[in-house]
Order: sequence, then C-alpha cells, then structure tokens
Amino acid sequence: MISEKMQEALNEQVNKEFYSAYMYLAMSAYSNTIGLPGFANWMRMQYEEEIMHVTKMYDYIQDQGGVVTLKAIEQPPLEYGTPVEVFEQTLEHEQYVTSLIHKLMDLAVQEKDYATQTFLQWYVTEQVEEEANVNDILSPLRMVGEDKGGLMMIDQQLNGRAAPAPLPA
Ligand code: OFO
Repeated sequence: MISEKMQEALNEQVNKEFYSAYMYLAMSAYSNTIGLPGFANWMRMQYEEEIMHVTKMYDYIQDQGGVVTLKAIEQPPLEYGTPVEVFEQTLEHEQYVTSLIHKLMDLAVQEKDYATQTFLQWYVTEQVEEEANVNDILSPLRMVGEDKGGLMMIDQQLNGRAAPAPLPA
C-alpha cells in the first residue's frame, strides 16, 4: 500500500524514466547520423536499460495496489553536438535523474514508507553505477577530442556494449 502522494511521485518518475529512454534513443539515432555506430549501439543499450527502469517502477506501483498513470512524454532534442558533448549531456542527465531519485527517497522517508525506501535503494545504487559508467567514457573521450583515430577506437569499444540482463521475475 502506498500513499496517494507517493503514487503520484512514482508516476511522475515513470514519466521521467520514459523520457530518459526516449532521449537515449534520440541520441542513438543522432550518433548514427554523425557516423558513430558504436556510440549509437551504446545509446541503444542505454535506451533498453531505461525501459527496464520504467518497467520495474510500473510493476512496483501495481504491486502496491496503486494506479499507474502514463503521461505524455516530452520530445527530446534531435541534435547533441560533438561526441564529447553527447556524453557530457548524458552525464548531466544522469546527475539530474540521481537528484530526482534522491527526492523520491526523501519523500519515502518523510512518509515512513519503508517498502518504497527499500525499493528505491535499487535506483540509488543504479545511479551511482550509471554516473560512473558515463564518467569512464567521458575521460578518454575528452582526451581524444576531435581526433579521428582516437574517436574510432572509442567507437569500437562502445560497439561492444551488450544488452542489459533481464530483471529477475
Ligand atoms: Fe539513466 O537511469 Fe533511469 O533514468
């Protein structure tokens, strides 16, 4: 059982996670357009990861007897600048999502909603991992800048990102 307030906040986050998925899919398309298929693959896998974040939250609301409300998804930008800028915007976005998850946690604590606190802990940990992953890509990317050889190497590495493992049932 979750409160109306918590339900509303979680539904809002479902929408934000959908936006994340949508934005990464747009980044994937953009990366292909600028000739970086490895970047496109990484972003496509990130899109799948975000759909998992959505589904997990969607299931939780319903498991708690709540009502899922799907709202309109904002249109993401079509262009993201240089390869470094693509990942800088990714990091910025993930930091923003981290702040949203922390606000949700604050609300769960305020409401003494222990189940939702435990549920959200998964997202808190996930955000640490996501920010670290992006930082690991950004550092070498900043070093190579616009250098074509360096970019090609990083693109090849990003092409190796596999699909996320499905969530346990
Ligand atoms: Fe990228 O973690 Fe969800 O939004």
